Amino acid sequence: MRTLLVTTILLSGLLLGSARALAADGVVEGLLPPEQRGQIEVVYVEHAGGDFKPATAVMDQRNLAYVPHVLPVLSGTTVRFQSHDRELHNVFARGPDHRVLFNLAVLPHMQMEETFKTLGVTTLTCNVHKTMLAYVLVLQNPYFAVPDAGGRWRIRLPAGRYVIRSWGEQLDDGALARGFPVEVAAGGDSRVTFPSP
Ligand SMILES: [Cu+2]
Repeated sequence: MRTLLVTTILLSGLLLGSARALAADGVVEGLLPPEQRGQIEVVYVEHAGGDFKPATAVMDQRNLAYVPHVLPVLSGTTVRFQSHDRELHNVFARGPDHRVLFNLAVLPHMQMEETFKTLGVTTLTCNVHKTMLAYVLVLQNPYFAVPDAGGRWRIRLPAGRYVIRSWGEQLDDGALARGFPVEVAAGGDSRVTFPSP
């Protein structure tokens, strides 16, 4: 009985804790105009304070393609690479400075893991299939979103002032360098509209 009571108190404490965290959160969101859909592949917060738990993610190789094509991750994330194909693949990874990060052979139905720490874009190719291409976008914080097919994106994050940025493989340097300040209030909903290039 005593154990049960302690467990109940602990659980309610956890629930209260998460309720408090949620109450201090706000939302920043947007809707991309049609010409920017597919161009802006990730919307992210440039910098946010806090300690973030290392995360995990999956990069698949399926039907001679990387899935997903663009994988945004928090720095420190361990990505599991796996293949569903019968063919031999490899993962040839070049970091933001074009330095080779790793080159792994991926046998059918094999899995392996790599941890991504260097902020920026790592490009993944396969030396066997030249059309295979993917990007891992390593970010400082976990506040990012991949716009849906209708161009909608939404990021839930703690209240505060942030700079919102966008990334896409087709965006030019000018578009990549643009940052949009936003203030997010607790329980509030802020909107960011990216100007057309
Ligand atoms: Cu391949």
